[in-house]
Amino acid sequence: MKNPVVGIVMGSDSDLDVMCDAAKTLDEFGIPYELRVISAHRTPDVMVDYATGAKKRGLQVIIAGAGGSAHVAGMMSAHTTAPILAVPVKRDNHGNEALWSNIKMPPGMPLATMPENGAKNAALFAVEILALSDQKLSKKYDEFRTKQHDKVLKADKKLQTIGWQKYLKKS
Ligand code: RP5
Repeated sequence: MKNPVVGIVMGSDSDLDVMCDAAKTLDEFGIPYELRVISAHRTPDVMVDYATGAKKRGLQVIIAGAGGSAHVAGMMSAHTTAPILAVPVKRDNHGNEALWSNIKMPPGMPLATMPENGAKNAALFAVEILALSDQKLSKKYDEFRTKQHDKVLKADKKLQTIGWQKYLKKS
């Protein structure tokens, strides 16, 4: 994509099925991004270069996902002052180690950690950051939130009208 403003980074291509939710969401908002596989452990040199050059290349936010010992988000935040949104990747055979790795940053090193596999929320958080200086995007985001709000109202109205038994059968 031309002139990306968001970098989506994942520790392994095996994280792509989770991290593609961030790409899908940014697509919906028309935000240019780049998607990279960069490992804190297997390609630490690339990770450092990527993080140190991120702002100069126009990236305003970085979304970084990894599982297991999940160091890529925290270590990139050590090499850039661009905001980093961490996505702990969790598999069925994992504990919560990626989440703990991301939230246990030391004071002075902020890292915005999303829920496990929360790549969609990471993208929405990126939208919120970018919308602070982009009125058109801000309007689009408000519309998205209104749509969500109305969907809940509609669901509640239906539940009140037909009762839970029919609701379960129909939905
Ligand atoms: C982490 O280890 C990656 O982010 C991935 O979630 C996990 C497994 O990586 P692979 O062995 O599938 O490359 O570093």
